Amino acid sequence: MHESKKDAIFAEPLTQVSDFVFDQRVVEVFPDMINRSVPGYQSILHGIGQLTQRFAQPDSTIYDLGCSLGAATLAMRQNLAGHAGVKIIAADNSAAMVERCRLHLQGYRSDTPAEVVCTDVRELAIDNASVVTMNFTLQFIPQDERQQLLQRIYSGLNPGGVLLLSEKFKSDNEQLNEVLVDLHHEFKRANGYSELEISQKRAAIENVMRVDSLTTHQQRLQDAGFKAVQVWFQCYNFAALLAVK
Ligand code: GEK
Repeated sequence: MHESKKDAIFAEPLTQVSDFVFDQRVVEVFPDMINRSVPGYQSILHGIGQLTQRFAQPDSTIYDLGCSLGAATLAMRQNLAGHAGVKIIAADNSAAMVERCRLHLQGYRSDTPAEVVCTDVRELAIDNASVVTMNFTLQFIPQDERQQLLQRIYSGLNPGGVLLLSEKFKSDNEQLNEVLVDLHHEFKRANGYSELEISQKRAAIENVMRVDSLTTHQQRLQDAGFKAVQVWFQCYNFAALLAVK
């Protein structure tokens, strides 16, 4: 996935910065974009693989909601050897992402069937699930619909099944939030993004990606019924949670 073109979408000054969309232009540079923008992205994928190996149940379905190009699907699929009867359903509502994801998955051999569906995750039936991954997707769902989606995921999980939820978050403490945001921007600068790119991307994403605090995420998961919730990864304002039914 590292072989993708360099992300320069916000490199030139724009007279007007439009809302960010997951279109063909983003698909072309997506692996580069996410690796240079999300601290710990590769470590999180690795952890998703490890957790899937532990929590996948025989004859169950594994979901990757908001799959983009299928990085989490691949991480999970590579850790399913010996798990009989498991299939993966990956979903994304960007047709451009889905098309490229299907091609990408074809490039890797596996005995675990993986189906990629173009749909809004809010419309997808979730059933007989042992692992549901949302790797940086919930943040794009309207905030007042997040509880309902988590509720549906919980209902579709088998007892002992897990939700692997990764999100950008904000700190409850305003001053410390600024520190985390700043450290993240330093991370982006160190990865070659200019001030202009950072600020234009920020303007493009602010209407489409709304972040909650970790306290809010944990409360929602508890309210949905999850009996145990644990942050298993954090770097600056990016975290990954494990929620067990
Ligand atoms: C990875 N998980 O590489 N329904 C379906 N898909 C959606 C929706 C929705 N309502 N809203 C947004 N998306 C991936 C990375 S990226 C994260 C996930 C990021 C999709 C959107 O089209 C995009 O592909 C993905 O969620 C978010 O492990 O770009 O920050």
